[in-house]
Amino acid sequence: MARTHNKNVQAKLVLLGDMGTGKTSLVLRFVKGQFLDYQESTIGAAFFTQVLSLNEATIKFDIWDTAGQERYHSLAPMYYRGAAAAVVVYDITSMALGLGDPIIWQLSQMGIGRHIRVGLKETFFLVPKLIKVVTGLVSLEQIEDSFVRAKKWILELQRQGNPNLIMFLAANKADLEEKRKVGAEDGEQYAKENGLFFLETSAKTAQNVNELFYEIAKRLVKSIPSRPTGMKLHGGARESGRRMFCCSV
Ligand SMILES: Nc1nc2c(ncn2[C@@H]2O[C@H](COP(=O)(O)OP(=O)(O)OP(=O)(O)O)[C@@H](O)[C@H]2O)c(=O)[nH]1
Ligand SMILES: [Mg+2]
Repeated sequence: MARTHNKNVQAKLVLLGDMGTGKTSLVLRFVKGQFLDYQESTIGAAFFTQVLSLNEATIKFDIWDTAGQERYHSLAPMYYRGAAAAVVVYDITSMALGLGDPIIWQLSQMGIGRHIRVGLKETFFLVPKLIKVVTGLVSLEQIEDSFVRAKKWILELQRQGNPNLIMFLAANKADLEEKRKVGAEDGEQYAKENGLFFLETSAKTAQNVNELFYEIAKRLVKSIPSRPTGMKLHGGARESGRRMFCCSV
């Protein structure tokens, strides 16, 4: 929840989304101004803080960067419970490829095969007609892209989260235009239909990263209420928080 004392606002912010979508990278870009080409997958969750000054208030973000791996899914409520804002992240280069997707089902019926991403940063080939995954180890229900996962997170937040939660949908890796699989208009339309704020971001180039957190801060302050008109980042690396590894499986 957001708390305010003399125009100081403290707000819990949570990032959710499939593994590898760039949640940690977005936070590190915001908090430390850095980007790592080989960012390690988060275990459990990581905690960061950052302060943003608007003209009329100072916002201290307590940021919970959750782990996207499916085995940590059950921990998520611990992190989104009591949050004032949530950012659900997907990767514009990962595509909807589950057989549950009617388009993919049709393609498979037409005998058109394609590569699929299964979640462990691995790619498998969908064998059409035989309708199986070559490894044989992965159930078809598990095959989904990060945009589909993002929609599931949003549903979960809508069902179990705070009705006043400020929700953003971040379409990350916007620098990889040549590998784009999810159109900006798809994300935008979904966000519009579900009352979410939407931004295409790149943790790599910093496109829209500060803007994302600034927009969240603006809306938090508005909901308190007051009207910010400018932004100044404090702290950078000094403000970065500790990493917390809460759980091992
Ligand atoms: N090109 C590009 N690569 C990115 C971007 N954001 C993240 N990456 C890369 O994508 C990979 C995964 O990024 P992470 O930040 O670890 O993703 P995550 O969502 O935190 O993943 P989990 O912790 O496993 O849930 C890393 O190798 C990053 O360097 C981006 O905007 N553009
Ligand atoms: Mg991470």
